[in-house]
Amino acid sequence: MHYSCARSVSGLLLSLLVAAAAEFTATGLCLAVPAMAWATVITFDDLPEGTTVTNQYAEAMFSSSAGNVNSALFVAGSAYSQPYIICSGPANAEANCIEDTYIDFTLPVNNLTFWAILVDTTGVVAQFNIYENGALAASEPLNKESGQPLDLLVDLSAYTNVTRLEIVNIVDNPAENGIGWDSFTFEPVPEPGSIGLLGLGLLSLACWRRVSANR
Ligand SMILES: [Ca+2]
Ligand SMILES: [Ca+2]
Repeated sequence: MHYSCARSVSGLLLSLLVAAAAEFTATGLCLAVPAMAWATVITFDDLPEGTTVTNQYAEAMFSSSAGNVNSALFVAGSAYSQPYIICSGPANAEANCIEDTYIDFTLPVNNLTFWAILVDTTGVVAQFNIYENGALAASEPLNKESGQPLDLLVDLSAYTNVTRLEIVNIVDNPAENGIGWDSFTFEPVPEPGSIGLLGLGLLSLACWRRVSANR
């Protein structure tokens, strides 16, 4: 490869890496296991306990039905990220963890998974309304079978370009504090990255043509 071309290509690669690193640092994102490379994981563990969770994360906005909020709460537990989960409930009152949780993603996302925490009741215990590209695509039940653990991994990776998730109709033994949610994991549908890679590809092609022409 022509020297200046090689320098341009490596420079572009470097700026892409720096931009990606800056983005991850700025938003407090986590790189998960290699299979989930570039995934965003929202754990709520970086928030002070009791925080009302709304717009703290650039990738997603959290809300609830009128008069209710989601709060970062401590629950001693096992499978999810410690120490905090989110739980819904009336604003300015103790969370009952049975109100709605709505999540609006800043950019459409793929491979959405998260944890349902302390599911004590069996059967259909919640409903997920999944929006793709702004339109309701499906309503899926969370169905706990007898013998399953208290914390359940919810896998909505079958859906693509997810723009909104509504968690509604939560049913749980009132004595067992409803259901909490944690570790929302997803991959933003690539935009700047793919544009950058496209630019890299075009630059490489231009360099290859120039070097070929000079032979
Ligand atoms: Ca957590
Ligand atoms: Ca419960």
